[in-house]
Amino acid sequence: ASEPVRVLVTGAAGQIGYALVPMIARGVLLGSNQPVILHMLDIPPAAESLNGVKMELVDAAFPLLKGVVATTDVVEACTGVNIAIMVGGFPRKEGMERKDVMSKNVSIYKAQASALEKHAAANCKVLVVANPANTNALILKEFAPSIPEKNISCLTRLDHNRALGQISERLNVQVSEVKNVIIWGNHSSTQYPDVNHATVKLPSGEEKSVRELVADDAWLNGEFISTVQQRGAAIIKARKLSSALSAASAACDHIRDWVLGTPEGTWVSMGVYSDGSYNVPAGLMYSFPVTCRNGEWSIVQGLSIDEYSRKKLDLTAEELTEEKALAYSCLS
Ligand code: NAX
Repeated sequence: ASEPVRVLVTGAAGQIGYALVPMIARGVLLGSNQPVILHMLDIPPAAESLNGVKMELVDAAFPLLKGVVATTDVVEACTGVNIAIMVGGFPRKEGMERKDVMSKNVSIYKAQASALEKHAAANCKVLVVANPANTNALILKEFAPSIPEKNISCLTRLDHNRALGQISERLNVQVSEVKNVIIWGNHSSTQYPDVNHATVKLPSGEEKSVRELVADDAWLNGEFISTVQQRGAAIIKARKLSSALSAASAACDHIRDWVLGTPEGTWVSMGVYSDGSYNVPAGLMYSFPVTCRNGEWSIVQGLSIDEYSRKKLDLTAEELTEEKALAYSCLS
């Protein structure tokens, strides 16, 4: 049997953590033959609750789970981890200024970046889920200069999966037959869910474009986009709690595809460090279409971007540039 992989989940006593850790322990993250050791970090006020999650993990008797570290010590949490899923952060509370929230998260991600850099396993892969996800990931990258930038990403796979789900419902086809939607940009309401290259595999085996099958550009350019952009708020309204099971599932999809590879002919969306592809400013953490092979992502190149899309790509880049400036202003 292979050596266990150590997986860190920060904010593990929270809602997403509670949905995510059993998925990891069941093999959803890395496959049903890969043993795992879970490292769970939270802050002292959540220590007791975190210990309760640990008790439940023991009680679930997961065959693949070879150990659990539950701690409020960042160094202990980060030591030896191969994969780090950063879910912990400071939420925006009513009446709080954006800058104050940013400032709290900048200091959290700065500290956790240093701990990962010093104590994680070589070649550790990092996924930031906590909001503002793109900018938290950027801060983490800046303060962990020895971690290759290729190893740091943020989650937009939930938005990607939401887009697949909307198309599947609209066309009344299985979600597994829809592919190659793209989420561009920020994990925020300025994100651009793009279906211009998306296809559906019909029962005949033939692949057809989503635009052709939907045959309603007004819906695709209007309601579809806003539904995906606003889906997080719709879940909060319905559940009185934010998305958790879908976020946890998307985090598993993100890591699994990154480590094990994307299927031939299929891409997914990942927030990664921009190299200037598609004229997105270099140096932003921006969601792109990517394929993964041998544990490395690469941005899908050469897709045509029409004028309507161009504006949307630029708008979300502008927001990320502003967020970056705000984050840097919190450092001084
Ligand atoms: P919860 O508030 O339920 O859980 C967050 C947990 O993080 C808490 O247990 C808290 O004690 C812990 N925490 C706070 N500061 C910490 C620190 N410095 N170190 C370690 N742990 C710390 O939130 P939950 O619903 O689980 O959401 C977690 C984060 O995911 C939020 O920032 C949320 O905005 C973000 N989301 C991101 C999504 C994405 O697609 N990128 C979608 C879902 C979600 O909204």
